[in-house]
Amino acid sequence: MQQKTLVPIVRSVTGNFPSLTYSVAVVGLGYVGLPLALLAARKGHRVVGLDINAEKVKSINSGICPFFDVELTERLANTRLPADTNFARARDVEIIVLCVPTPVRHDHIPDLVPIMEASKSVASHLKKGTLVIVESTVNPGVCENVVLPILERGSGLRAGADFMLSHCPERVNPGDPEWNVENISRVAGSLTEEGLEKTLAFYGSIVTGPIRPMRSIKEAEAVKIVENTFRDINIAFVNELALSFDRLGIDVVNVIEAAATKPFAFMAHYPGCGVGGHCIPVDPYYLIAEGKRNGFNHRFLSLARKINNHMPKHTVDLLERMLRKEHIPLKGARVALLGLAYKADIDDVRESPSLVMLEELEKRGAEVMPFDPYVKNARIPTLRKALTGAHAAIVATPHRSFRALSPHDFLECGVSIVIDGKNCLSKEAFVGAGVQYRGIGR
Ligand code: SAJ
Repeated sequence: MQQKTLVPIVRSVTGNFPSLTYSVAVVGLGYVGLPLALLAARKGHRVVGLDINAEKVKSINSGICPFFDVELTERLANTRLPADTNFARARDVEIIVLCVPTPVRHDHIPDLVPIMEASKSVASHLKKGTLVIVESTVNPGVCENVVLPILERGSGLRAGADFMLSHCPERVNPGDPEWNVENISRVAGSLTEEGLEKTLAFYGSIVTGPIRPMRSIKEAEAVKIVENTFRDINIAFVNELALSFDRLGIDVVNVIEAAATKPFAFMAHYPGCGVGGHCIPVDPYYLIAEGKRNGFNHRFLSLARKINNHMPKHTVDLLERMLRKEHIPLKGARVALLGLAYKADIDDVRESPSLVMLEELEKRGAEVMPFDPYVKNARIPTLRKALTGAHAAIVATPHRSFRALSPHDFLECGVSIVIDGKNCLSKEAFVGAGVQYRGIGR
């Protein structure tokens, strides 16, 4: 069904709306919902946070951030944000924002259960005039074909006529010191002109970056998927270069950095032991699945996913080859796995390549000592304990503390084989100190 064009897309708004105050319920208090709820509260809106997780709600009501985030911890300490598991509180608000995860299952099929459950949890409390905004990343069509029918069935109301439905995809970048929920520009699409205006007004009152109105909800859904799929295919490109240049004895990182000296038409991405997180390795599967549903085969996106999904195994293969050169079989070898989080200086292990390497190493009979300073339940409590007595180490996450490690830190624990899964160590220093060093593509 061709959505009629709502507004010309030239109109972007900055944070210059008159000081509006809305009553807002944010559903889902994780990496996306909690920063949004705190920002809206800080900007004067009357906000309640809703989540199914009673532990998380209790932690937030005690002013404690339920996951590692320095900035959020500080914000939560000085912002009043009531949180609740009682979704009936959605009845008292004008705006409901759904910020729940949209993961994929093990077979890479999108898992829409969380967004469906969240829609159901608010539907029965929906009243006339409410604006529902979906922030969760979804493929084009989910808001209108999945969320909308659930809201209508549960409320007995009609979307567009009785309540408004919009999509403003989240653009949170965990651990980023520069870009945050307040200054990152946004896009928004809605079922109706009225819904779009109210969505622009709400985000215009809390976000300082421009907000680009889209012609439809579908277009807004497509924007986020395209952003993250763009990143995944570019990472796959450099990962494939790494595999190829390894055979040519070319340092791919050096080549990429040199290519980036071109001041236009090049955007550097870097190879590594894999692509983790709740966005980049996940979002392409939403587009692949939607394409399939509409008879289109996203061969390129699927190939990029295959290349990136191969990198953890490639990294273990590298280690096995380095050990074999020292006549040490991987079976029975002790391997320090440094880093479980999917990216630097956070505690999030979702889709982390480290977990794939851990499984692969143990499948091949290695004894693995995983350590991560940010991940509380990592099997080994300290770096020294993970390295002492190990035959080799894999640096799988570029945590600041790992990037500062010197060859001596490994050699003094008896580790002389180091696989740098994120090319975050100084290759020259390690090779110069006599460490058997291998990076990814260098
Ligand atoms: N990665 C590479 N090579 C790269 C960049 C990343 O292998 O050149 C790997 C990382 O090691 C990590 C995974 O990809 O395992 C994802 O890294 P990421 O930096 O993309 O971090 P995310 O997952 O937090 O992505 C977020 C996304 N933001 C949103 O979805 C709103 C993404 O769109 C941003 O581009 C990204 O942050 C960012 O730019 O940092």
